Amino acid sequence: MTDQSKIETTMEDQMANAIRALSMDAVQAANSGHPGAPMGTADLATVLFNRFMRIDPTADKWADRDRFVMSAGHGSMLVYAINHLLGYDDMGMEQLKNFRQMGYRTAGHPEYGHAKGIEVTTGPLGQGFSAAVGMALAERMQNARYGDDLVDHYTYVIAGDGCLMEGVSHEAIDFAGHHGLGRLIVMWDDNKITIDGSTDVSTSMDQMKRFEAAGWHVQKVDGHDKEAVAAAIEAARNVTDKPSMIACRTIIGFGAPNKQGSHDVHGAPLGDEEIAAARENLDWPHEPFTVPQDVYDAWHAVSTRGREARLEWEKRLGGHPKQDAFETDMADPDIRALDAAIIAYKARLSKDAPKVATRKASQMALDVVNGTLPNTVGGSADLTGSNLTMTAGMTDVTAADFSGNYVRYGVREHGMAAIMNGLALHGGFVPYGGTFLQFADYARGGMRLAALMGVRVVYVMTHDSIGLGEDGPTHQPVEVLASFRAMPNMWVFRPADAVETAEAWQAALEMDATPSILSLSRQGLPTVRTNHTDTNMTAKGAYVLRDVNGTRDVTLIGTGSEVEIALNAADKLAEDGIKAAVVSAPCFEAFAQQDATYRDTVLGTAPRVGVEAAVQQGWDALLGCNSAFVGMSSFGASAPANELYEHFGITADAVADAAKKLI
Ligand SMILES: Cc1ncc(C[n+]2csc(CCOP(=O)(O)OP(=O)(O)O)c2C)c(N)n1
Ligand SMILES: [Mg+2]
Repeated sequence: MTDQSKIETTMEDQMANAIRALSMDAVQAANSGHPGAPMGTADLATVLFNRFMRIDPTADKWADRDRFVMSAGHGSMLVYAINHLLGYDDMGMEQLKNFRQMGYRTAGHPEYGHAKGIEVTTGPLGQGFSAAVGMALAERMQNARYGDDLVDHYTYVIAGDGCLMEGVSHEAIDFAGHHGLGRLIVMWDDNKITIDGSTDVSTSMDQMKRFEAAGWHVQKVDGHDKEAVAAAIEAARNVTDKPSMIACRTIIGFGAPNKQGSHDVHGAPLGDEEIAAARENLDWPHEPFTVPQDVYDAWHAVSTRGREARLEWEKRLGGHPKQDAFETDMADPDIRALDAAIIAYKARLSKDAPKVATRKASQMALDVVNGTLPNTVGGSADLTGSNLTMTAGMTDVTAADFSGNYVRYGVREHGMAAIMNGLALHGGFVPYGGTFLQFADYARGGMRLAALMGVRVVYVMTHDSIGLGEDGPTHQPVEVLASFRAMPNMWVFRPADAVETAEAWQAALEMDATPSILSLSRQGLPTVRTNHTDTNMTAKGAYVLRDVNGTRDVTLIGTGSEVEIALNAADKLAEDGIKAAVVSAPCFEAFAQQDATYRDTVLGTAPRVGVEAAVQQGWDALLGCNSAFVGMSSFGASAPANELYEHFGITADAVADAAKKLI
């Protein structure tokens, strides 16, 4: 130890030690956090930033910047320390001193939008890695559209043992290898430690072989040998047709003489004594939260280099023949153009009144959307013909040709959700992707992060109830709608017909900070909105679809495929002289945002019956006290759809009977 401390450190060593010191000090001050990962990966990150990264802290959203993703999000102090050292104006030392405290940007795990230079929220292991695959895909897709002059950047990732153990990494690795994402470089923090101790207790995976089998370029280095790390990154950059993984053998908590290499440094403060010993060991004699000016200067040089690169790039953009198109892609979609196109399309629908499944209606709406917005990117997790996510003129994105706009995500729902996050976060694209609604559960980890980050992604979730029929209960969602309605900032649209489906697309695309689920039927549904209005009624969340003359006796509220049932029930009640209004409620979240007067007018004061082929949970806000619910309280079954509706008692008769009992 003493010998080591006598070795003269280079400036690059000191740059890395600044990360280590700030990390251990911040974790100590917070009395919680994870010093091990930032201390262990400080050398990797320093070499990466000092010699390769092109970012400009004064223009954090510069379109052609390199992306850096700390997928091992518990190592957040690595990101905060680096961003502080680089001179981001929102990452002053007080942020580091108040790591993990209320009101500061330095959250326990890096959160997108909290501070500049955080490209994606990480913490749920594997998500950052997988989102980075989406970013690297977006880079290649934009490059195919705009060329090297405008789009020429790398996506760098630091991923831990945990990220690589998570199942989603399999999906992302396979996808990235297949698509030959040559601008993706992953550094694996191969420290052989996770929370439970040595990785020997839980894995014997040969990660090099795993990545290689998926078509990656792989290398192995000593993660504390800066020249070796630099050479590996250089080699990885030169491999243009494959993503690269560099297995970096590191020591967790590097520098803490008595604790490094052990799981004790993973997620607990080192303690004052060990921190003092680490200062000695690293030859870092400075006070806590103090960085010498020459070390700052060295880090600021990275920023200056990035700024110069950005200014050069801006010169290339100015007057570039594709400047306007590029800037349009990077900006928000032109919603006014979309509004006009959807309104015209809705008018046609109300007149033609087609009877189509809402999944088909979604494809028809997408024809309009994709014809209007230049930068939508479609896709499906191997259910293109069922989700109906592809429209005329779309072409596949492939390793040989990234100019297409349709992604074959393969049977990888979770990977698809995370990759779509990366596509959206990169900028320049509005991604949507499909699967069966039931398999949203497989994608949930990525979807939850989309909601938390506030990114515009649309999930085209078809086969949304027992109405899918014979495939049976494994495929029939019952609790899925309720579970996603419970998720903050995730909007669930369940349109009743082709008109509402068009409106749902319009509403979903107009929200720039909220992901949406479109819950769509497999079975054909009649057009219930035969009176055209320009107003997006679906965006109101719920509205009176059929009113009564005079006073309501009862209000029937349905969503999606069950709106037809509510209308039929109202007809039956009318035969008995009972006046039933019918409310269509395609989006609970949107309705909750309407003012009280509107909500009261829609819901009325009469008793209410809700009908949805799903569980009741989440309906309380619409139903109130004097109410009934007709829906599911068990898993479904395998049979033709109409028999299932009879069997589970989701019928017009059942709704009418429930109404009669209330009045
Ligand atoms: C999806 C998910 N599962 C579990 C956790 C809890 N967790 C945080 S770090 C960690 C161990 C990670 O090990 P590794 O990636 O090797 O990080 P290191 O200990 O080397 O810093 C676990 C299980 C998490 N953050 N995300
Ligand atoms: Mg580890």
